[in-house]
Amino acid sequence: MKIDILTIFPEFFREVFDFGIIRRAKLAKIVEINIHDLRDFTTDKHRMVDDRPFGGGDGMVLNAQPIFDAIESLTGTCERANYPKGTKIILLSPQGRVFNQSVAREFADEANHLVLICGRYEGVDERVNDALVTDEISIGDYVLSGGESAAIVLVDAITRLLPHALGSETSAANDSFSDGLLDCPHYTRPADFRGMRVPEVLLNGNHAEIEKWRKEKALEKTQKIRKDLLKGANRQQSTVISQHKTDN
Ligand code: 9D3
Repeated sequence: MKIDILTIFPEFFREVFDFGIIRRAKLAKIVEINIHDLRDFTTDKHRMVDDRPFGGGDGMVLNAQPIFDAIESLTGTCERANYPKGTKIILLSPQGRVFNQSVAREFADEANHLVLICGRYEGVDERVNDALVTDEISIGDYVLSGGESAAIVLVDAITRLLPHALGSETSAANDSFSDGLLDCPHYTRPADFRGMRVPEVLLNGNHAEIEKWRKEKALEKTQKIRKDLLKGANRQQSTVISQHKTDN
């Protein structure tokens, strides 16, 4: 998977991909991540990346020109119909489809080249959307200062789904959300920390009982704070939940 990030703040990404699973995936050549300064694709002498909105209003709008030139340089074309197979041009914007684990899996499975365009200011010239973008994505209903932090979220969630990105100690299949439930609580030594005891069931070595306890706790937690996950809209595997009786 090749991931190119277009931004006016390349420094923002300086070290963020140099840790943990992403770092290991880079070293193993499972993913290649390149950061591009939109200013490097400007053609005017002042290297302008934005301008005032037609029709008036506050804020600035990212110019189409540097983004078109960057996409042409990265994919060979600036016509959506002509991108090589497996190419997705993703605009991070508050107007996008909301990112979740299913969308992450879709990108990890279907793409081998992602270009992430980080929006800023009041927005991006709509002709970028019209001619270039294959997917417009938001990471949730809150206001960010720009698409940069959203791009980091996508890179993390997608990279760890790529084949062989996770070591044997971790498994994507065991992750929270892969079975549609939140994770159960975890404990490690000491068994008594400042008088707070680890649940007895985890200490007795009965693995069937431990498994049952973990399922119950996961379901309890999900029921309490994320009832929406039990309602099926975000469900990726119906099997686990349908074994439980729930009251919603
Ligand atoms: C005045 C209306 N605002 C849109 C809801 C303006 C606006 C707010 C924030 C325009 C751009 C931004 C910057 N945010 C992003 O570029 C962004 C974002 C976000 O704010 N929330 C969740 N996901 C994303 S992805 C990109």
